[in-house]
Amino acid sequence: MQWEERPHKRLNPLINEWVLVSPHRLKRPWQGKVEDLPEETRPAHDPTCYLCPGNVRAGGHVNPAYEETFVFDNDFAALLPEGEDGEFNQDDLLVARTERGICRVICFSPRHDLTLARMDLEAVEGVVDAWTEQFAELGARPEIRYVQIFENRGALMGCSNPHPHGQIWATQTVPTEAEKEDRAQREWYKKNSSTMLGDYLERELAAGERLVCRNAHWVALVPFWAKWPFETIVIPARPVADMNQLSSEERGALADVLQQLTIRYDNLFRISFPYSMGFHQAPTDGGNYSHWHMHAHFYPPLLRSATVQKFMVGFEMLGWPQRDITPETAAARLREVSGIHYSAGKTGGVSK
Ligand code: H2U
Ligand code: ZN
Repeated sequence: MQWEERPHKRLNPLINEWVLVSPHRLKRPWQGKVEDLPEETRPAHDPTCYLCPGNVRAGGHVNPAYEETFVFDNDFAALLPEGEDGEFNQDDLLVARTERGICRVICFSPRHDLTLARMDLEAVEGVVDAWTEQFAELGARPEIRYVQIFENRGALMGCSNPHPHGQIWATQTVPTEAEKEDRAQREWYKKNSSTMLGDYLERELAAGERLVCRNAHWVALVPFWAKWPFETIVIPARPVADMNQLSSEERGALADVLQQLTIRYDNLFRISFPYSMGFHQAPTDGGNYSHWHMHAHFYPPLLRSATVQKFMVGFEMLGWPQRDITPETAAARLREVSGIHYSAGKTGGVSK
C-alpha cells in the first residue's frame, strides 16, 4: 500500500478519534514560503501593556516589579472558586451543572519583547518551575480535580497581548479532552501493563521519520495522527503522570526541548509562530493514575506560509478533521530548519 499517495484515515489512540489524510492533494513540491513581513519590533517594556512590570491591570491591580515569572489570578476568570454546587436536569435533555475553578495568568518574563523561543534557557527553566509549582499548589486543593496549563500564542490564536504569558485553569471536574485520554490510557495500561505513550515513543524512536528534536529526557515529534499541519507532541522518556514527578534534571530538559521546538517553529516561516499549546497530565483527585503518561500538545494553525492558515470547517466540523501535508513531511520540514533562532544576534535574547 502506498500510504504516502492514497487517502486514508489514521487513528488517534489517545482519544480514539480518526483523522483523514489526503497526501495526493499535495504532490506539488514544498510550498513553505518565507514572506517579507517586517520583523515585529516591540519595546522591552510597554507602558500600555497590562502584563509588564509596574503597570496597572483591570480592576486597578498593580503588577509588581517582577524579574522572572509572575503569576496572578485572572481578573476576568472564566471560573470562580466559591459558590454552592448545583444541578439542573429536565428529562435528561436540558442538563446543567455548576463548575467551580481557579483561573490564573502566568507571565513568562518581565520582557515585553520576548517569547519562549527568544528567551534564554535559564528563563525558560524558570517558566517550567513556575508551572510545576502552580500544578502542585492548585492540584493539592481538595475541590480541584484537574489543572490545565496552556499558552495561546499570537493574535491568530486569539491571544490578547504579545507579552509572553500563558494561563492556568484548574477545574472541579476533568475536562473532556483529558477525560478521553484518561479512558484510552487506562485501557491500554490494563491490557499491556505499560503506558500507551511509552510504547508509542519506542516505535517513533525506532522509525525516526516523525521526530523533530530531543534530548536525554524528552522527545518532540509530529504524531502519526496529527490533525494540525505542524502539530507536535512532547513526551517524557520516563512514563511520569504529572509534573510533580519530574526530577529537577527532567524539568531542565523540558525547558531545553521546548526551546528547541519553539525556535524551529519560528524558523519555519521566520515569524513568531502562532500556536495553542498545553500540558495533559493526570487528574489531581488522588486516584490511581499509573496509566497516565504526561505530555504537551502544540496545535499551530499555519499551513504553508505566515499568511496561509488552516481552518477546521465544513467536513471537518461535521465529519473528521483532515490534512493534506503528511505528518512525515511536516516533521521533515521542522527537522530541516535551523535550531538557532533566526533573530539570534539581533535581539540579544537568544542564548543558542
Ligand atoms: P490571552 O493571552 O489568551 O489573551 O489571555 C490573557 C488573559 O489575561 C485573559 O484571560 C486576562 C484575560 O482575562 N487579563 C487579566 O487578568 N487582567 C487584565 O488586566 C487584562 C487581561
Ligand atoms: Zn508587556
